[in-house]
Amino acid sequence: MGDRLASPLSPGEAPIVPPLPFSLEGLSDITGRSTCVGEYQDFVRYFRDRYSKIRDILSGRVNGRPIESLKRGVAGREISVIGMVMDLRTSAKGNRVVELEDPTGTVTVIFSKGDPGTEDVATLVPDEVIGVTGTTDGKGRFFAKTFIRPDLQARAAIASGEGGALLLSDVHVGSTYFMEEAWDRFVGWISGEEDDPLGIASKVRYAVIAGDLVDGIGVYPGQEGDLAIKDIWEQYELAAELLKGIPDRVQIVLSPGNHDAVRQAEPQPALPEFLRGLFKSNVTFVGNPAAFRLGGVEWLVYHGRSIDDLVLKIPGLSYGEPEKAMVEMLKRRHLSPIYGNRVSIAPEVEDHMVIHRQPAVLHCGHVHTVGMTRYKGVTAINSGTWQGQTDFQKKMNIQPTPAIVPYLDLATMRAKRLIFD
Ligand code: D5M
Ligand code: FE
Ligand code: ZN
Repeated sequence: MGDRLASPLSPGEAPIVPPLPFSLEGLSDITGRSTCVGEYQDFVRYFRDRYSKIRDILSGRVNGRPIESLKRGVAGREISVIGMVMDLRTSAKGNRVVELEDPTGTVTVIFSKGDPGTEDVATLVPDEVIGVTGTTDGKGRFFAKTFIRPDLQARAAIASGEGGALLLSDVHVGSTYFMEEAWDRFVGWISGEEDDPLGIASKVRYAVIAGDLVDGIGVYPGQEGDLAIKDIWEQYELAAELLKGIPDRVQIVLSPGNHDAVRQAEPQPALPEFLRGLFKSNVTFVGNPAAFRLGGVEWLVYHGRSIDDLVLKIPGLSYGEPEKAMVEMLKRRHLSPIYGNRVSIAPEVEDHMVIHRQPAVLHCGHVHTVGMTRYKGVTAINSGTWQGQTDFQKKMNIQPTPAIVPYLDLATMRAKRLIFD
């Protein structure tokens, strides 16, 4: 603690985005660009990059001064700082006390209990970057009046493109809980073999999969007992087979999750070459997270592992409403704001989890519940699962909503739930 931002570093080399096939234009993706080794300096550089990217967003809205300068003759005057939350606690009097750090130093920020302008303070999480306005005593304490987040700016118009997209995730092929019959109904429908009263199937041009295509092996202790297919290659063989049921005219974008055969640490690269050969040529492989342009609009796809941490730390969030956790990501301009809990983040040269561009669509999965909302012009959708409730989820009281596919009309940005259960 307290030294994540401290030591100066030389800037990393600018990475090059490799071209992606089909009509998908890659905007940001770790695939083939990972450089980190995981040494101490890597972490410092990672946090500095997170800080500076988010500070750049905030500095247009608040005139932050270096924390180090608070020692010099500013006592009593109203000033602002931009810092990363290093520590959060509640004092004996019920005030919220936040250690805030920037590359020049740290300061203890006190949010007085009951102060208007600081109500949202209960939602602060470790490692997010905020701007705080208040007064200092010149001795390292700062009394906050208000704070702001790098939040998205409201958009005048909703971005629109063309074609229809299906949002999928957490298929968990190979799991004994995978709902193959429901999947077959879905494939029958998209292939035009079933009733389609709304005429949606023929409009589908894209299918985006936000991770956990297969159940994988060795993902959690005792997983063998939950596996119908115990070989990872065979899981992907079947998964590729199942995706072949989706007609060729549909472009499929595949992003990995924590059950897929790539490194666990985020950002995760796209599936390795030796597995890609199993899939038909209408499948494009991207990393996790991945930003790209598809169907005329910008997408940000992230499996959503950080939702586990957000639900734990932010009052009012739950697994039943994953879209609310996704809004918290947007407000913080970060896909995984809390460092070092369930999500392991690789300290890349750049923080790939920062939401630097405002997407039209934020698509997550992981929590196995469908949720949709619109926030400041962004359509945020969690695409649920094809895995029935596992014993583990029963014990944890997690109620999945399987075999529901969100359909998004990219021309109108209206979403519907298609139910195949
Ligand atoms: O995650 C599916 C869901 O199950 C997601 O809501 C998280 C929850 N889950 C999975 N593993 C754990 C552990 N170990 N603790 C708590 N919650 C968990 P998936 O990535 O598909 O396994
Ligand atoms: Fe999953
Ligand atoms: Zn997952």
